[in-house]
Amino acid sequence: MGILNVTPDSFSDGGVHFDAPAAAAASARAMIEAGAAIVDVGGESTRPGADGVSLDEELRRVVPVLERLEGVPVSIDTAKAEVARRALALGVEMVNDVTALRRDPELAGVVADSGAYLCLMHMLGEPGTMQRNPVYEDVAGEVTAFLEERLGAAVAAGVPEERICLDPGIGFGKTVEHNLELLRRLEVVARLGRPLLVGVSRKSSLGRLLGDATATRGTLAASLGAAGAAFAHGATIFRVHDVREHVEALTVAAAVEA
Ligand code: HH2
Repeated sequence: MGILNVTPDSFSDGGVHFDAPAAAAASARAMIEAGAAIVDVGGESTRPGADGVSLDEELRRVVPVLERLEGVPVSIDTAKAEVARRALALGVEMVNDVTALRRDPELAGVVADSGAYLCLMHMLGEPGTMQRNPVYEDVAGEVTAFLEERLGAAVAAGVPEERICLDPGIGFGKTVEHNLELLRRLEVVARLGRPLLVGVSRKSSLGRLLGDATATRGTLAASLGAAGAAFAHGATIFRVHDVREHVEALTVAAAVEA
């Protein structure tokens, strides 16, 4: 899954595709060329400390890009039912909701009615405050219990279970240690029986692990190492900025396992 943030403030690619829908669409097509199965288009940054954006502004950012992506497999990274509705009408195949259907009560119905795929992600707290001292007794167990509950809620709302993938939410209300333990114990989450999506690409934990306590992003090499480890522990969908490099690294990792 290639990442296309149409935002001024995303933590690693903010501004690159903002207010330039033709260039953004070209980048999305280039990601598919490079081997991505799907491109995740997002108009609201969820980096730690980010402010939310209004419905109008989110639509203004993503719709011109989606209109230029006919025939390209796209996922919409949104928590808003109206953004999802518009995106699905434009042919989007998947809704990626970092709030796991908790923020907008209408989103579950929109996804259910459309027959789209859905990603449910774990987050402790809200982007504005989530990195202020997150505490767990058993991070893998608690994330799994949360995802199990949200999976049940989505199915109860009419989204077929076969259409849902789950994401432990690396960096969403988690310390570096929490993120590492989650990746190390991904098998616990995998027991829920759904495909696991992991987004660790360029995340600040990677920079911190390499000794920069104030890092806001990680390097490509660190991202590839993390993706390989996530793959070894059961992840099957990788949300990444650098598609070609991840396709190459994961093709080799998969060949070793085969
Ligand atoms: N991470 C980000 C955004 N959306 N969705 C899923 N399912 N999993 C993730 O780990 C995830 C996500 C944050 O990364 P990015 O989009 O690069 O930055 P920003 O939120 O600042 O736009």
